[in-house]
Amino acid sequence: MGTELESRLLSDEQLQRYQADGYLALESWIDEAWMQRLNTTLDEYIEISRTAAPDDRRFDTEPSHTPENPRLRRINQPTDLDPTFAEFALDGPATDLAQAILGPDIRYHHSKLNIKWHSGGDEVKWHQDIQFWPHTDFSPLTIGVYLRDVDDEMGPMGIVPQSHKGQLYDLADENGSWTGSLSKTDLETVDLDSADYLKGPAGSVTVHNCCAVHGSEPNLSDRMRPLLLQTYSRADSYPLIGVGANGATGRSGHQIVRGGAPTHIEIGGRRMPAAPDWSRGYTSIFEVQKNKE
Ligand SMILES: O=C(O)CCC(=O)C(=O)O
Repeated sequence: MGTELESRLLSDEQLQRYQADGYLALESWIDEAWMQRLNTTLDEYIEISRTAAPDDRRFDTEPSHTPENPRLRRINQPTDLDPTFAEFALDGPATDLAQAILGPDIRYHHSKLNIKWHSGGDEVKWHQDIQFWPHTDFSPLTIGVYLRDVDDEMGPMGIVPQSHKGQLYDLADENGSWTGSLSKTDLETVDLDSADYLKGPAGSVTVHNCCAVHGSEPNLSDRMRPLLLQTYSRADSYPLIGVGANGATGRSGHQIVRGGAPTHIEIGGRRMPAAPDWSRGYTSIFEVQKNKE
């Protein structure tokens, strides 16, 4: 995509706000045609989940989930599951938006659809994302799309402005065991009163940087709160494979979705050429050096 379209997607003021606050809210940003496709696909997977085996890794269900009364918490890696979700994340509006913020060359990381079922769908405790899947920089961001109208009662995503510039917390309890959320002591250092709860009509979009402190309350309403989330980084930001969820991001993970792979990388302040991507098959140094002088 050229710079002309990128600059039409977001204003300078929006881009500056993202950099300053670590997040953006874009009301009713996804068009009706996409919303219909995404919601039809969501409905199909809710139907499939009714009779899915408890160990079916496509779905994360609440303990009380039954065929008659489905209670889905999350659809895992929707981009790998279905062509509609794949198009949306890998070459659709979410890709366009990621590119508008991160620049021409971007890498896709993973996706999930947090459904937060009605009448008590789980809270998400305050956390930062980057500790779950560390990268070589802090460019990763997550783009969320509310598939239904969302109000305060439904557990909208809350983000603490400017927290992306602050401390990176341990996400561990007082004994050092991983909890995936800030400890009580750490929470005292965060200005939770300033949290901005992002809501709006279906099609509203959230964008948050991987270092922003965020979380959401349980859904106490009688309506579900599906939030389709997809994560991207700059192409020259590399996931640290083997740390956290980086090795488990699904088969679409880690591909460059816009622009090209970098020819050079910088590590520890030193620049060096990056070899081509041989992940689809490497032979040997003999083969690679053959006839190359
Ligand atoms: O669904 C939400 O409200 C927040 C999701 C989130 O932060 C996550 O899944 O990492």
